[in-house]
Amino acid sequence: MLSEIMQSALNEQIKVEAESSQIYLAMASWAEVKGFEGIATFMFKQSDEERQHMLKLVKYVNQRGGHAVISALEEPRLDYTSFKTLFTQLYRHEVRVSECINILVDISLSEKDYATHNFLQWYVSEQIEEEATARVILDKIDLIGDDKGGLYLFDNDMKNFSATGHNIVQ
Ligand code: OFO
Repeated sequence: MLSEIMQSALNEQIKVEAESSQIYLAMASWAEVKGFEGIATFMFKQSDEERQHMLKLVKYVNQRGGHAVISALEEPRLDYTSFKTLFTQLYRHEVRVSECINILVDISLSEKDYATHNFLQWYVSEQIEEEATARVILDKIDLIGDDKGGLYLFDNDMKNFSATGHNIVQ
Protein backbone atom coordinates (compact mmCIF):
# COMPACT_ATOMS: atom_id res chain seq x y z
CA MET A 1 0.00 0.00 0.00
CA LEU A 2 1.30 3.44 -0.89
CA SER A 3 1.42 6.18 1.72
CA GLU A 4 -0.56 9.35 0.97
CA ILE A 5 2.67 11.29 0.51
CA MET A 6 4.13 8.71 -1.86
CA GLN A 7 0.91 8.44 -3.85
CA SER A 8 0.58 12.15 -4.36
CA ALA A 9 4.26 12.47 -5.36
CA LEU A 10 3.83 9.66 -7.93
CA ASN A 11 0.69 11.32 -9.24
CA GLU A 12 2.67 14.54 -9.72
CA GLN A 13 5.17 12.55 -11.76
CA ILE A 14 2.37 11.11 -13.91
CA LYS A 15 1.59 14.70 -14.86
CA VAL A 16 5.25 15.51 -15.52
CA GLU A 17 5.59 12.53 -17.87
CA ALA A 18 2.34 13.38 -19.65
CA GLU A 19 3.54 16.96 -20.10
CA SER A 20 6.86 15.67 -21.45
CA SER A 21 4.90 13.69 -24.04
CA GLN A 22 2.93 16.80 -25.01
CA ILE A 23 6.07 18.94 -25.24
CA TYR A 24 7.76 16.48 -27.60
CA LEU A 25 4.59 16.11 -29.62
CA ALA A 26 4.51 19.89 -30.11
CA MET A 27 8.18 19.80 -31.14
CA ALA A 28 7.47 16.94 -33.56
CA SER A 29 4.66 18.85 -35.18
CA TRP A 30 6.84 21.97 -35.59
CA ALA A 31 9.68 19.93 -37.10
CA GLU A 32 7.30 18.16 -39.48
CA VAL A 33 5.82 21.42 -40.73
CA LYS A 34 9.33 22.86 -41.21
CA GLY A 35 10.35 19.84 -43.31
CA PHE A 36 12.78 18.36 -40.77
CA GLU A 37 11.57 14.85 -41.33
CA GLY A 38 14.24 13.14 -39.24
CA ILE A 39 13.87 15.46 -36.26
CA ALA A 40 10.07 15.02 -36.46
CA THR A 41 10.46 11.21 -36.44
CA PHE A 42 12.75 11.45 -33.40
CA MET A 43 10.37 13.76 -31.54
CA PHE A 44 7.29 11.63 -32.29
CA LYS A 45 9.21 8.64 -30.93
CA GLN A 46 10.23 10.61 -27.83
CA SER A 47 6.65 11.65 -27.29
CA ASP A 48 5.51 8.01 -27.44
CA GLU A 49 8.23 6.99 -25.00
CA GLU A 50 7.16 9.62 -22.49
CA ARG A 51 3.61 8.38 -22.72
CA GLN A 52 4.94 4.90 -21.89
CA HIS A 53 6.76 6.39 -18.87
CA MET A 54 3.47 7.89 -17.76
CA LEU A 55 1.54 4.62 -18.24
CA LYS A 56 4.14 2.68 -16.29
CA LEU A 57 3.50 5.00 -13.34
CA VAL A 58 -0.27 4.79 -13.72
CA LYS A 59 -0.14 0.99 -13.61
CA TYR A 60 2.23 0.99 -10.66
CA VAL A 61 0.16 3.36 -8.51
CA ASN A 62 -3.02 1.36 -9.16
CA GLN A 63 -1.25 -1.96 -8.62
CA ARG A 64 -0.04 -0.74 -5.20
CA GLY A 65 -3.57 -0.02 -4.04
CA GLY A 66 -3.49 3.68 -4.90
CA HIS A 67 -5.44 5.69 -7.45
CA ALA A 68 -3.54 7.12 -10.40
CA VAL A 69 -4.96 10.56 -11.17
CA ILE A 70 -5.07 11.84 -14.76
CA SER A 71 -5.01 15.62 -14.56
CA ALA A 72 -5.21 18.55 -16.96
CA LEU A 73 -1.98 19.53 -18.69
CA GLU A 74 -0.24 22.83 -19.36
CA GLU A 75 -0.02 23.84 -23.00
CA PRO A 76 3.63 23.46 -24.09
CA ARG A 77 5.29 26.90 -24.33
CA LEU A 78 8.18 26.50 -26.70
CA ASP A 79 10.60 28.78 -28.45
CA TYR A 80 10.52 27.64 -32.07
CA THR A 81 13.16 30.02 -33.40
CA SER A 82 15.53 27.20 -34.36
CA PHE A 83 15.97 23.49 -33.88
CA LYS A 84 19.02 24.25 -31.71
CA THR A 85 16.77 26.21 -29.35
CA LEU A 86 14.33 23.33 -29.42
CA PHE A 87 16.95 20.77 -28.46
CA THR A 88 18.27 23.09 -25.74
CA GLN A 89 14.74 23.17 -24.33
CA LEU A 90 14.55 19.38 -24.59
CA TYR A 91 17.81 19.07 -22.65
CA ARG A 92 16.71 21.51 -19.94
CA HIS A 93 13.39 19.73 -19.66
CA GLU A 94 15.10 16.35 -19.17
CA VAL A 95 17.34 17.84 -16.46
CA ARG A 96 14.20 19.06 -14.70
CA VAL A 97 12.59 15.61 -15.02
CA SER A 98 15.73 14.06 -13.49
CA GLU A 99 15.38 16.45 -10.54
CA CYS A 100 11.75 15.35 -10.12
CA ILE A 101 12.81 11.68 -10.14
CA ASN A 102 15.50 12.41 -7.54
CA ILE A 103 12.90 14.02 -5.28
CA LEU A 104 10.68 10.94 -5.70
CA VAL A 105 13.58 8.67 -4.75
CA ASP A 106 14.18 10.83 -1.64
CA ILE A 107 10.51 10.52 -0.68
CA SER A 108 10.51 6.75 -1.19
CA LEU A 109 13.44 6.49 1.23
CA SER A 110 11.94 8.79 3.84
CA GLU A 111 8.67 6.80 3.60
CA LYS A 112 10.66 3.56 3.88
CA ASP A 113 8.85 2.43 0.70
CA TYR A 114 11.52 0.12 -0.70
CA ALA A 115 9.25 -1.32 -3.41
CA THR A 116 8.74 2.16 -4.85
CA HIS A 117 12.43 2.88 -4.43
CA ASN A 118 13.16 -0.22 -6.49
CA PHE A 119 10.53 0.71 -9.09
CA LEU A 120 12.06 4.19 -9.47
CA GLN A 121 15.51 2.87 -10.35
CA TRP A 122 14.26 2.25 -13.89
CA TYR A 123 13.50 5.99 -14.18
CA VAL A 124 16.88 6.92 -12.72
CA SER A 125 18.64 4.91 -15.47
CA GLU A 126 16.30 6.21 -18.15
CA GLN A 127 17.09 9.81 -17.22
CA ILE A 128 20.84 9.19 -17.48
CA GLU A 129 20.22 7.96 -21.07
CA GLU A 130 17.91 10.81 -21.99
CA GLU A 131 20.16 13.56 -20.68
CA ALA A 132 23.13 11.96 -22.46
CA THR A 133 21.16 11.75 -25.72
CA ALA A 134 20.18 15.41 -25.55
CA ARG A 135 23.80 16.42 -24.85
CA VAL A 136 25.12 14.33 -27.79
CA ILE A 137 22.59 15.94 -30.12
CA LEU A 138 23.48 19.45 -28.93
CA ASP A 139 27.17 18.73 -29.51
CA LYS A 140 26.35 17.60 -33.07
CA ILE A 141 24.36 20.74 -33.70
CA ASP A 142 27.29 22.88 -32.52
CA LEU A 143 29.63 20.99 -34.84
CA ILE A 144 27.36 21.51 -37.84
CA GLY A 145 27.02 25.26 -37.28
CA ASP A 146 25.58 26.88 -40.42
CA ASP A 147 26.62 24.12 -42.81
CA LYS A 148 23.50 23.30 -44.86
CA GLY A 149 24.88 19.92 -46.05
CA GLY A 150 25.67 18.99 -42.46
CA LEU A 151 22.18 19.97 -41.41
CA TYR A 152 20.69 17.76 -44.13
CA LEU A 153 22.75 14.77 -42.96
CA PHE A 154 21.95 15.51 -39.33
CA ASP A 155 18.22 15.54 -40.03
CA ASN A 156 18.56 12.28 -41.93
CA ASP A 157 20.48 10.62 -39.10
CA MET A 158 17.91 11.71 -36.54
CA LYS A 159 15.41 9.23 -38.00
CA ASN A 160 17.38 6.37 -36.51
CA PHE A 161 18.50 8.10 -33.34
CA SER A 162 16.90 7.03 -30.10
CA ALA A 163 17.55 7.63 -26.41
CA THR A 164 18.71 4.07 -26.00
CA GLY A 165 20.91 3.82 -29.09
CA HIS A 166 23.28 6.62 -30.05
CA ASN A 167 23.47 5.47 -33.64
CA ILE A 168 23.96 8.88 -35.21
CA VAL A 169 26.82 9.15 -37.74
CA GLN A 170 29.92 10.40 -35.85
FE1 OFO B 1 12.32 11.84 -20.24
O1 OFO B 1 11.11 11.87 -18.90
FE2 OFO B 1 10.28 10.32 -18.81
O2 OFO B 1 11.15 9.70 -17.38
